[in-house]
Amino acid sequence: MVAALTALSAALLAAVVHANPPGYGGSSGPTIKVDTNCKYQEYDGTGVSEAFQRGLVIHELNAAAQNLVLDFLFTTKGAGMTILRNGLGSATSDPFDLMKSIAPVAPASNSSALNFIPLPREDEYQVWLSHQAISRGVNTIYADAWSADGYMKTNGTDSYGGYLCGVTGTSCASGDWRQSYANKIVKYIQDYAANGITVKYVGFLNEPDLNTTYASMQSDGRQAADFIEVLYPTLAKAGLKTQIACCDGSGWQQNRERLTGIQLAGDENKLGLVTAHGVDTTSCVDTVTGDW
Ligand SMILES: *[C@@H]1O[C@H](CO)[C@@H](O)[C@H](O)[C@H]1NC(C)=O
Ligand SMILES: *[C@@H]1O[C@H](CO)[C@@H](O)[C@H](O)[C@H]1NC(C)=O
Ligand SMILES: CC(=O)N[C@H]1CO[C@H](CO)[C@@H](O)[C@@H]1O
Repeated sequence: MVAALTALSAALLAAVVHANPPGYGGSSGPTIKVDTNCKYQEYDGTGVSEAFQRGLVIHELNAAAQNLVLDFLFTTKGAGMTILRNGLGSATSDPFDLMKSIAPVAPASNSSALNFIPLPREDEYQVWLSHQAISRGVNTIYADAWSADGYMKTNGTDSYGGYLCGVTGTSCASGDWRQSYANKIVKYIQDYAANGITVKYVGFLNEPDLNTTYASMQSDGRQAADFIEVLYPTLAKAGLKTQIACCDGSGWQQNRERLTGIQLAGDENKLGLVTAHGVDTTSCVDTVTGDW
């Protein structure tokens, strides 16, 4: 097993931090079922995600309403969440609902430096939200990318699935983009550090078993390992302590398939955290369903 699996209650984390664009899921609000017979993992905290510009929505409120929402989310006046999952953007622009990349314009080639821009609108106000959350007791910031940028992928767009160029089974005319994607993730973490925020965990996939109309990138376990083998040394070289999380599968069974591939590739020990969602298949402590 991954040594740090118990560092966070991965099951619970994934259950509560899963976020999707509007129109997704049921409309009757969450229902929570707790099976007290299941005692598999330490409980480290509960979290939430305000990706896809939900942080911006909170930021638009007046100060009194902002405080109310933030206190309800992150203090014991309300849910008392201690984990925040931010979206690491891949879109080329940021109309409502999209998460813009910090490297939206393709460089000349896979070996050129990326064209970085400052965090767009404070990363859709997730920087602001992170500060608000931390000041109310949140101790874990998890940054997760739903996809690499379109120019790094087999299908030229950050949406509609597709694969990261350079992983097993891909053959892109533009070459291998794994190092560029790793460099972008490192820069994003450094941008947060420059804002006084420590990103404790970073993920590079969201529901890699699905091809969706919004930001998505497909990957099996071998392909995830192919990228972890580049990201891990790139984080270390940059002197970052941020640990790699994987793979935010749409369900625990889908995630298990990917973890098996990572184990077979011998890369299990490069993971700091295992994350999955309870949408398609659940684990016993992961039974939160509905809209969240
Ligand atoms: C993803 O879905 C889109 C739209 O249905 C389709 O055009 C595309 O071929 C799919 N991509 C992959 C890699 O399966
Ligand atoms: C660019 O792609 C080529 C072809 O796959 C590869 O040999 C090269 O290492 C890649 N450059 C970088 C910086 O990864
Ligand atoms: C929209 C788009 O470009 N889709 C492409 C994504 O990549 C696959 C191959 O992996 C193509 O078949 C799609 O046409």
